[in-house]
Amino acid sequence: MENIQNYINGQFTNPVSDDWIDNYNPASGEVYSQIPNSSKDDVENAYKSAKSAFKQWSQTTLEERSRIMLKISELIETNLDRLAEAESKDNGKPLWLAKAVDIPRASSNFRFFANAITQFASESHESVGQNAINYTLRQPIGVVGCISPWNLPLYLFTWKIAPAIAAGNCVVAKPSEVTPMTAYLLGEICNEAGLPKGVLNIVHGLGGSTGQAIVENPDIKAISFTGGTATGAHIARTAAPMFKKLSLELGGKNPNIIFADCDYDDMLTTTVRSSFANQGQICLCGSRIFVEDSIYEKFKTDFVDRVKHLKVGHPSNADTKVGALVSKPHLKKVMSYIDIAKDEGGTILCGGNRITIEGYEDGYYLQPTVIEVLSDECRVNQEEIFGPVVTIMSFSSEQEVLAMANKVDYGLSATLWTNDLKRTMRMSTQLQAGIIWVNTWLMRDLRTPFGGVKNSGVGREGGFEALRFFTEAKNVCIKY
Ligand code: TXE
Repeated sequence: MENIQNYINGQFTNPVSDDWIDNYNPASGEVYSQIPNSSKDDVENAYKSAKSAFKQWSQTTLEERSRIMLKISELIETNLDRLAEAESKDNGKPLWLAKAVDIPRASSNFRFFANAITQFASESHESVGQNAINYTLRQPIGVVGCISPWNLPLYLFTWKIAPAIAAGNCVVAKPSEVTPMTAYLLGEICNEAGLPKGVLNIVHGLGGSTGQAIVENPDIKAISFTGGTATGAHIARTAAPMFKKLSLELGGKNPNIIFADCDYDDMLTTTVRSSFANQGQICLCGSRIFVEDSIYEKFKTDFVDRVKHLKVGHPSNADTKVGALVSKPHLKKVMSYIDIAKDEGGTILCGGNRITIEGYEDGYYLQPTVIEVLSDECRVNQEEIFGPVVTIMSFSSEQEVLAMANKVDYGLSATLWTNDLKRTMRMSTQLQAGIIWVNTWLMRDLRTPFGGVKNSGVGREGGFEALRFFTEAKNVCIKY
């Protein structure tokens, strides 16, 4: 059993209450480690540690902060294999994916913000005719909370922590209780890199208790959260009376809009990826596919054929394209939508069933599933399923597809496949989403703003947006 511990003040500690939670390997359905179910006392200890480190860290030169962060980035790379294995075992994602995407990106997050902080400039305004100059100080907030989900564990954990500490804050962070392992290993890396004690504190445990204690702590003045929309709303309600700064990156139900004039082969290959990458458990996956009617039948045949050939298998196999879903409750939730689709008159074009892998009979495997739906208003087309399940339907005009694409509560991303520049410009301005990809998907430049509109969240991460979130702007006006 590989037990993990909290990381507080640079030390690994057991939870005060000695209360532990089982952690499952989704590929086998077996318990393989235990994690602390941290209480308010553990969060308080983490907070105190962060608070006592703040004065020194906030006054550490940018060069020194940057040097330590670059070291963390380098050590993540050095530990690529170990971290990728832990990520894959915890989450069920293919090992090759963790090696190619999750862990390299965690390293990039530290490298990017180590450099970005040295370029983060503030404004000055001369009050002409009044002999005065205004300038803006960008000061760290103090102790901030970072709460992350299970779908891209180290990737999203570090996407929050890196800008927070680059900006001079100290952090109390909680990874998902379902995927705690890489966050645990990050503590070791931070110690080795020489991150001063208390700058980063990691507490493990359930959302409703450990996460809630972070949000309820009145002295943790900002919360950066990625997770489900219902949890985001709950956090916002808890935090509002304390006037905390919030960045909420929530769910998505993203349209993938395919016009007949697109580069077909490129579109088809990318659409398979945007539908099923990471078992469809990425908030940016294009889970609603709309296809122009003149190519609908061809697309349907070609797409279903490709999907049927996606290899579902154990995450450690090199040829596995779709691994295990993250947990048993999540598998149950995703499968319930397949029943809902049937009740709503949808046609299951392929998939729809749980798969048993020899030797791993209790693993959480599901066939990639394509559902042809009758209406864009059905539940499977409106609610976030967050698994290897996509819907397809046809459209006949730009106006029709725009209306369907926007008629959901979410607004995270949208993908558009067309070679018509004017249409691209028209639709990009009208689609209700924080991120639009045209003829590509999930191409990320870390300098760009990331976030959603409507129920997909509040605030933007990425580049200087993240550094703005993790700092308070203070205007200084000097009369001369
Ligand atoms: O997420 P939660 P869950 C969506 C997806 C999924 C659904 C629920 O549709 O099926 O959300 O997933 C912590 N105070 N996304 O239940 O609960 C929790 O411990 C403070 C989309 O796993 O939102 C974890 O660390 N924290 C998504 C984190 O919040 C709380 C990624 C996310 O868990 C808390 C994941 C509380 N009261 C799921 N309750 C995306 N946007 O990418 C829970 N947490």
